[in-house]
Amino acid sequence: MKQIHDNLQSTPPAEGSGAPAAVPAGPTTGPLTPEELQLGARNHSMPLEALRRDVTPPGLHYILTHFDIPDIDPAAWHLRISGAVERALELSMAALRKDPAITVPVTLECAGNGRSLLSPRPMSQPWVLEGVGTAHWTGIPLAYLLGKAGVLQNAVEVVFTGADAGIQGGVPHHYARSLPIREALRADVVLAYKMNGNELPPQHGYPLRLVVPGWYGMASVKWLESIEVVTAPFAGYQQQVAYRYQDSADDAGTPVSRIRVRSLMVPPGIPEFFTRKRVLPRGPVMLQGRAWSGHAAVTAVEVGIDDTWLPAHLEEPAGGFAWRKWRLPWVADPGEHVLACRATDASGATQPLEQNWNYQGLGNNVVQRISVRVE
Ligand SMILES: Nc1nc2c(c(=O)[nH]1)N[C@H]1C(S)=C(S)[C@@H](COP(=O)(O)O)O[C@H]1N2
Ligand SMILES: [Mo]
Repeated sequence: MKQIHDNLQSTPPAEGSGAPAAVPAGPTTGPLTPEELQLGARNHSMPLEALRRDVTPPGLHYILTHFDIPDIDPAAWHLRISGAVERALELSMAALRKDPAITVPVTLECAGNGRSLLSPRPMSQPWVLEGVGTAHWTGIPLAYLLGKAGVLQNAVEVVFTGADAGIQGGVPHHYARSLPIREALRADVVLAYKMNGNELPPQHGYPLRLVVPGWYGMASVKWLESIEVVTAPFAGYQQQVAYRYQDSADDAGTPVSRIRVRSLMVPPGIPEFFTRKRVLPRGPVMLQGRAWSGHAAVTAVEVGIDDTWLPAHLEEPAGGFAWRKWRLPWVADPGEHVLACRATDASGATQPLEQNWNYQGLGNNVVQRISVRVE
């Protein structure tokens, strides 16, 4: 325990912060820490069997909340739109519900998905593979509200700030992220107040959240309170420090944006409780899963059976940034097997067979492997 504690204190707090705060040290090969377990229990993943469904019910959809879920009184809540606009706006939920609404099917994935499989392991939310889900988000197109406010010529980004606050890297802040102006004006970026046709649940951003199709989840700010059009790039913690592909702590790195191509498989058969190993009877079995990419349409999924790769059949997706179902019939023969799946998108990007390690453990789209025992 002592060593873990020392680790957590050993990195100096980020520049400009006050008293020393617990900043995780660099990546580790040690056992999972109580702090990671605490994050992992709060921020649950989507059980892989939910890959059978086109739409993920809230409760099975993954959750990632850095700080606490705020308790917002919808009657007192307002959305402020300000900054480089012709008219600043302050809108109640009742007013927003009168605006034209759209519904967009979107696969969200946390940029840290796969982190706990990395070696050494960056200390943060310890996702295995299931930090993903697909929902139908209903709300006002962001471009419509920005049009109402009138974006000025010199605007470069739009900053979205949530009601939730905490300390990360020693820096106290509200969760906030920005989007380049051209992304903010896309027709499918939505300010959502409904998830799968029902009221937005507290953990998913009630009463209003941003959803940015195709981008890793960090862009989709929950519990949205303010939208500010800015004339210089946003330098907030979640933009400038977190969510960067870095080789080391000193590397400035590059910002994380769109979701890298990925596929996952519904583990076939039944699990052994503690080892989580899959067991299935010999004979025909339909292997199935989902594939998605935030860069370009998924064009192929190959299924690896003991490292022999076969093309899977692909179904049509519900939308441009919603996952595609794939399936491949297999005749399971007795013995131990390793199953895998690998997707490719129209940009030519394909999933790596070896982990793509980086300092924060982001954008890790390594192929999933499942060990099965056929009896
Ligand atoms: N206000 C706020 N928005 C947030 C976050 C947060 O902690 N606070 N987490 C982000 C991250 S990292 C992800 S992956 C998604 C997760 O969305 P979900 O919990 O609805 O699945 O929300 C994003 N929006
Ligand atoms: Mo995330």
